[in-house]
Amino acid sequence: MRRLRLALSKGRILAETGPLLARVGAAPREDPARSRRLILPTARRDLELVLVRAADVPTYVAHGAAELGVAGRDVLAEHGGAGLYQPVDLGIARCRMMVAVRRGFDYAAAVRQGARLRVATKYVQSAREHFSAKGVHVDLIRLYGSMELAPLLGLADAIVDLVSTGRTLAANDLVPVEEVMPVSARLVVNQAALKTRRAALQPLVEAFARAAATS
Ligand code: PRT
Ligand code: MG
Repeated sequence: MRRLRLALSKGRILAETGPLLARVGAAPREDPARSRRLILPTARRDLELVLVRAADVPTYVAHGAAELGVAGRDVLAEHGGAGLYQPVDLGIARCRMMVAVRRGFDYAAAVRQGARLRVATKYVQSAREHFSAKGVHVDLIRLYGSMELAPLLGLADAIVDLVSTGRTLAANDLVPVEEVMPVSARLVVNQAALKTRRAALQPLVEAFARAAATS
């Protein structure tokens, strides 16, 4: 049988998963930040890493092209999670998904008045659920990045974006007004693979859970 594959994205997910990989004995055998290879062997002969875009991790794992993956709750919420187990909250790449508006915009009044709010975001599913649970009518405008620009240019009244230090919002004259959800990265597993390759996968999932708990 082929090696197990773990899909993850370069950048902060890979950086913060690195120590966990080392703890489960699966440190990459070449430096992923420097290598141009997209499939990397690890110190474990039964596991290789597959480097994909953050938003593509659930897709690779749900289709079984990788048995395992590491993805943020934000990304999983947009994907929907069908075909995936999410057995371990790794507690890494933490941030908060927030509603933010231009400084001076009276968000509470806008919500109270019940007028339609124009909301720009990359996280349309999460935003839709959030505002619908509050009974706020919104027009969602889908963007792929640089959401901070939308209120400044009059494209939207509000944005839904990830906030960590808050510096990006502040630098663009925006203020967070409401939390949509706390975000951290999860270990995800293909549901079918957990049955067909349980003997190999279960101990690995448990090792990640222990590594995350002791970090
Ligand atoms: O960059 P790329 O287009 O390839 O994909 P990506 O942006 O989804 O990947 P990456 O590596 O930037 O983020 C991967 C995951 O990290 C996300 O899916 C989140 O689960 C998690 N994460 C944690 C974050 C942040 N913190 C974060 N602060 N992802 C993005 N940000 C961005 C945020 O969107 C905003 O632009 O950082 C900016 C805000 O940071 P502060 O510190 O100024 O508040
Ligand atoms: Mg990014």
